[in-house]
Amino acid sequence: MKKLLTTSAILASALALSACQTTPTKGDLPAEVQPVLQAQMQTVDVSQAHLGKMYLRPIQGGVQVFGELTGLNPGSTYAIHIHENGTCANKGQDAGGHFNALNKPHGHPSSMESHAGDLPNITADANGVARMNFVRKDISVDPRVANTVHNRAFIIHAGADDYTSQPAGNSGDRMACGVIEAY
Ligand SMILES: [Cu+2]
Ligand SMILES: [Zn+2]
Repeated sequence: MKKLLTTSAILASALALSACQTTPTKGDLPAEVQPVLQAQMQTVDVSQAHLGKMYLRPIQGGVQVFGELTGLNPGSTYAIHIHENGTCANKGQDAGGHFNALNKPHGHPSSMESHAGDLPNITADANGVARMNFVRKDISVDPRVANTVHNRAFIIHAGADDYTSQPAGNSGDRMACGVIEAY
């Protein structure tokens, strides 16, 4: 029941940004918010603990990045980015740097002067759950274009992104990773 409730909360926020859509239901989300891409987030330590999933789908004006992450430290704030390479090998190091199709500096995700992979920090609630719902205008889910995020990876860091320090916001160690693949 808890799972249903928390999924509903994501959907409510996702629906607020959605247009009508009639795609048949597939996977673990209902038809109204069918994503094109997904990433299963797992810690990069030996436990490979599942921390929830991230999703991406095109909407008017950009790509909606949304999801719910669990198993975090209550009250803690974490950086999360899209990194360049679609691998979590070598404790996430092989994912490389922040996805940066437009050769920008690292920055606040709401500014055009930021990496295409820069996203807002997430903060866990009292139950260790954090939600993301953000639209990036400069990425695509289409695997055929240069700014695609298909076959790249989300990385969650141990600390918060200061949105200023180069090249990665002084976000701390790589804590969890998920390769972005077809939904
Ligand atoms: Cu990162
Ligand atoms: Zn960055």
